[in-house]
Amino acid sequence: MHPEFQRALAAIVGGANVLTDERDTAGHFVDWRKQYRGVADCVVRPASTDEVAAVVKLCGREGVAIVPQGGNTGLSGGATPTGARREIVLSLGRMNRIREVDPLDDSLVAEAGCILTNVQQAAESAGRYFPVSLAAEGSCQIGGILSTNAGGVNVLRYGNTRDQVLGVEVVLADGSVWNGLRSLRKDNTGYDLKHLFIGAEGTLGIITAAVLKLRARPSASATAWIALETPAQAVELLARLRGQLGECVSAFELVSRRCLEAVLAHARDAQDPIATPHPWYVLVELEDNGTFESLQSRLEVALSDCIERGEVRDAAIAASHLQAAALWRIRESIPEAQFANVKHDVSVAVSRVPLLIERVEAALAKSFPGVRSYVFGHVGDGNLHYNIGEQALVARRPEVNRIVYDAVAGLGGSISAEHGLGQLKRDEITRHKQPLELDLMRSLKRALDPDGLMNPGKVL
Ligand code: FAD
Ligand code: 2HG
Ligand code: ZN
Repeated sequence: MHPEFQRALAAIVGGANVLTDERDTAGHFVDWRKQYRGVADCVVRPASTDEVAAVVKLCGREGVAIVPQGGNTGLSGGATPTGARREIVLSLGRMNRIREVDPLDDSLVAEAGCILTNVQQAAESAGRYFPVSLAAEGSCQIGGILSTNAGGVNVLRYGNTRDQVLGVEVVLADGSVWNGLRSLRKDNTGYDLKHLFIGAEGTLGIITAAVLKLRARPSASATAWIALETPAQAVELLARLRGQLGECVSAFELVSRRCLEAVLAHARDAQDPIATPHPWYVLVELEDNGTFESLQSRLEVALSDCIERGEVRDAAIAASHLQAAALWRIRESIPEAQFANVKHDVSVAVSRVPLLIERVEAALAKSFPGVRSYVFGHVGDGNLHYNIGEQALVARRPEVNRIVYDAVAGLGGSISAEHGLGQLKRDEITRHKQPLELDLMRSLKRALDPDGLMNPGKVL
């Protein structure tokens, strides 16, 4: 790195917050799954919006690109430098203040570097609820979940991260600051600009803070691990439970037997919740007001009806919060238990999930006989993580992708449901968007980032 550039960065954020030593930078130059590595001049750790703006202006003058990074738990290589040009990694972790919690507005203002669990806890301390929840919540940050429009396990009831945001503060590519930190529930004054930056993966600007929507905290939850014969039964069960229990069905996660076995092999304390093996499982959670006992008994009644009708093979209902946590641990351990393979994060209409699995399995059996697939995900949102094979298959990723993406396209689905495009799907996206959509996306990028300095090589 040019010493003058380093000195200028240090003058903005302090010398200790310009990391150049390999021991300090290494973790920032590789993604969580160690599939992408890149180098950058340094890692810069600003502590305020003004510092972010000053760094962006300096980088603009020097023609150095900026890779924003939150908790670095993204699964598409979006927060990893590409090494294709001069870049810095802008790590937002020091911007970790919760600026305000307002129980009357039901809102919370968090800086981009706040870790998701800290925001959940701040909401809880105010007697409220922030519903975004995912296995990486102890590390991922508000800027990261907004920039990827993360999903997670509660989308079924509460929507994606996008649906939890009332306002944002963004540093634009020219270093100007857009203060959109409004907590209005209604605002139809033209284009809703915050949505441009949510899900943009850092390619249009740097999110420095957000006004988040809080919810009423349900007083009880009930959790069950349900054994099924087929994915079609899962989809039918969801419709039946929603019909019977309504909106209190907050999570509905599909897990294949192979995923469960991977977790049992990986996590020593994990136990099979049901004594005999079954091909498919669903982890369901209800949240509502009232007592744990009453919610649990509503779930029990609904499930025993299903068992009697032969729609469900078996079910284990958690008798305590401890047991519920053990069931969730199984689900949340799946990403680590099947770490290196060909990953897919796809969505189709919920009713088409069984057909997607059927078509992909048939095509895999033809082209890759004997290959193992690890299928799990947020089936209540039509979102599957269709992870295939072992590390050795990664070299044949394009062929495996073709099988999954053709099946998804044939069913009118999306090749990126919740993890974003990053580097992983940047090229692929041109096959899946209409030319007009791509033109609009490129025009937007050019308008907001004419010099291409914001996270280049990602998304487009
Ligand atoms: P990073 O990985 O640091 O960055 C992600 C993207 O956002 C990058 O493009 C980066 O440049 C950009 N970015 C980061 N901060 C900013 C900012 N302040 N301004 C502008 N751009 C920024 N995802 C789901 O959707 N659902 C899940 O259920 C889920 N489960 C996961 C489980 C595990 C075990 C792991 C490891 C990941 C999981 N993920 C899941 C993926 C990941 O946690 C999410 O994508 C998360 O939103 C990333 O947050 P982060 O702070 O780590 O962002
Ligand atoms: C999850 O739902 C995450 O657990 C990770 O989105 C998915 O590991 C994966 O493929
Ligand atoms: Zn997921």
